[in-house]
Amino acid sequence: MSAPNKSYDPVEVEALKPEQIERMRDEALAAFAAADSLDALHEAKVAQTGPSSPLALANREIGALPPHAKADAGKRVGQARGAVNKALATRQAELEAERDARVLVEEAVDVTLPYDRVPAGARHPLTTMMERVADVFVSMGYEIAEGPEVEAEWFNFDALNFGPDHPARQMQDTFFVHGPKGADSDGESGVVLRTHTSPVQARAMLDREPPVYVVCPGRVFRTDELDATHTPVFHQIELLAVDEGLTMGDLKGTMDHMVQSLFGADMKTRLRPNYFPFTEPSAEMDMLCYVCKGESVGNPDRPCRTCSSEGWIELGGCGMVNPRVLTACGVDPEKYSGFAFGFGIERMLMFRHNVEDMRDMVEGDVRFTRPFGMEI
Ligand code: FA5
Repeated sequence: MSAPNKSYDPVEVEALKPEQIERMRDEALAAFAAADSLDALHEAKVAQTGPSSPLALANREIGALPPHAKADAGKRVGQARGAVNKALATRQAELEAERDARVLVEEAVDVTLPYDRVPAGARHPLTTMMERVADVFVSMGYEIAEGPEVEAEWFNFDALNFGPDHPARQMQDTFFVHGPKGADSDGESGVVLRTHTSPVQARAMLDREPPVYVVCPGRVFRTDELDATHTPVFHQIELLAVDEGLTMGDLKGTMDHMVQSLFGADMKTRLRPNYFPFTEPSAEMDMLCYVCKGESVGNPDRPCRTCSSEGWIELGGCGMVNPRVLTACGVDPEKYSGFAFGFGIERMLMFRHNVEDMRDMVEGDVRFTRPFGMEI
C-alpha cells in the first residue's frame, strides 16, 4: 500500500485511475466469460476476486487517500467489484446448469432396455416343507436317516412283517424292478422302488444299537394314477423311536409337539384304529383342522373347506413297532419298544397352503413355486 499522501490528487494513484479500474473490471469479466468449466471459473475467481487480485489491491490503495478523495475512489472500486461479483455468479450458474444437463444425459438409464439378469427361482415347496418337518425332530435330538429309493423287497415288505402272500403286499401297489418274490417265488428277494419310507426304519435299526431316534424324509413310488390327490412319485417323512419303556403316550406327545410346532400352540392330534403289518397296535393319525379348529363341526353357519367341516385332517399312519419287526432287525422286544409314524408331504402341503391340485407340484412350472418364496 502506498504511504498516506495528503497533498496529491487521487487520480494520480495509478491503481485508482478510472481507466485502470475499468480495465481491471473488464479483464475480470473477460476471464469469467472465457472460463469453460467450473474448475476454470474457480481459478478465474481466485485471480479476479481473491486477496491478491488487482481490484482487491486497488481497494487497499483507498486507505492511503486524503479523506475528500476516498468516497469517490471507493465508489468506483465498489461498483467495479459489484459488477465482477455479479458476472461471476451469472457464469457460475450457467456452468452449473450446463454440467447438470450433461450429467443427466451421460447418466441417463434407459429403463426400457431388455435386461440380462437371470431371474431368481425358488426352492420347491415340497423340499422346504420336508426340511421344515425334519427340523422339528432334529431340534428334539432325532437324527436324519436315509435309505435307497431302489430297495430290496425284503426291506420294503418282509422285514416289516408283510408275509409273502399277505394281502397288504398287494395293498401297496408296487413298481417291481426284479421280482416279485410273493408266495410262488424261489425265496430270492426282489427289488422294488420303495413304496414308503418305512424300510428306512428297518435299515436304521440294523445299522444302530438302541436307543434309536431317527427321522427319515424321502421320495417313494406307487403305481397310482396322477390326479388331483395322487401322484405315482411322492414324498413321505417317517419317524422311528426305539428305546426302553416307550408307549403310545410318547407317540401321541411327539405327534402333538410336531403339529404344534408346524401349525400353532393350540393344535392337537387324535388316533383312530387302523392296521399296518409293521406296527401293533396301529392307528391313523388326524390333526385338528388348523383353519376352523373343529368349530365347523355341526355348525352350518361356519362351513370349513379345509376339513370339509369334519374338524380333523387325516395326516398318516402310526403305531408301536411290531415286536416281530424289532426281532427281524436285531432288537430285543423284551427290552425295547418303539413307536413310528409316517405321512405324505404332498398332502400336508395341500392343506397347509391350500393347494387344490397335486399335479401343480409335479409339473415344474415356476409360477407355482415362486409365490412360496426363497425360504431357507
Ligand atoms: C404308509 O405308507 C406307512 N408306511 C405309514 C406308517 C409309517 C404307518 C409308520 C405306521 C408307522 P400309507 O400307505 O397310509 O402309510 O401312506 C401314508 C401317506 O402317504 C398317506 O396318508 C398319504 O398322505 C400319502 N400318500 C399315499 N399315497 C399317495 C399318493 N399316491 N400320492 C400322494 N400321497 C400319497
